[in-house]
Amino acid sequence: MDPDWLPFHPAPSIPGFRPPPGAVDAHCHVFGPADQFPFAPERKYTPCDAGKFSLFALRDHLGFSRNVIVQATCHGTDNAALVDALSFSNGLAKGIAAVDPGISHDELRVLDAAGVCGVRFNFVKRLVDKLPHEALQRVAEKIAPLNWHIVIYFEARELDEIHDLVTTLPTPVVVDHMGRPDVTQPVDGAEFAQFIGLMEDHPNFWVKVSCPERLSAVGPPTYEDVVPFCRLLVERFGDRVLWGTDWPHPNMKSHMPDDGTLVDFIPEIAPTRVKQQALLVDNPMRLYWPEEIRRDYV
Ligand code: 0GY
Repeated sequence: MDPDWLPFHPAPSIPGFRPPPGAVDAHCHVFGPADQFPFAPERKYTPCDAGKFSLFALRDHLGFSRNVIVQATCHGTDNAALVDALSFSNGLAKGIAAVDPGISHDELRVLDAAGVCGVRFNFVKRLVDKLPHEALQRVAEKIAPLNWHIVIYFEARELDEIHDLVTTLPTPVVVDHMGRPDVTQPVDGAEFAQFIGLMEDHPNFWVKVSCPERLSAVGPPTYEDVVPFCRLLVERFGDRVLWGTDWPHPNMKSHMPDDGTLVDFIPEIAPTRVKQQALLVDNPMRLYWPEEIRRDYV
């Protein structure tokens, strides 16, 4: 583990807010354990181990029911730790993989059967050697027939550069952490207006109203400077918002959040039971478990 690595919170508080039954943590990761699932040689950081058993224990502790596990860059395109976690979840976790553009249809089908339903592309420069412009197009064509979607991670100032690429994709597109706005800028300022415009113009775009701990200048426990950004998205795009813990919080340097405190952030950004039900249950079920929704109606 890197010398300045902050391990996940050893004893998160029990949140005061109780999520609705069936709530989904739609953004979290597993790291290793490294002796079983070695980290990728090209990784930009070496984290602590944070395996499936800790993740599922946290899920239960926080009052959640399901997880969407997102392949982290430290595992490169080797999705073994992710697939292993999915296979231990009894169908209560889905996965977002990272893949090479040359991946075969057979390999994609194996991932699909394991519970993977999307691919993530990382445009955050500190996390990758090469920005994935070309890979994105090649992979998007391959995964569209599987009804998968694409997850993109970028910083607000990069949106101009990738706008044309990401708005022509044939699948749903999920944006991590609100496109990382600079929350010291006004919520009605030019930068966030560009992101709102993206969501408005492209009904296939979804957004994770996650990671106040990464975006906040004020910090815990309230992360109050992030609240207006999340609230605006929940208000305007209530049926296309998702929420996740981001456990085990890779690359946090300022502090390690208490996951219970993060759950208590939810009613600040989604103040009614109707909004909470959409954010935590109905939206993620529609995107990640559509087969269960269909089953309810047959
Ligand atoms: C996040 C954020 C980060 C890292 C990764 O895959 C990753 O390595 O996503 C980050 O460093 O901002 O979503 O976990």
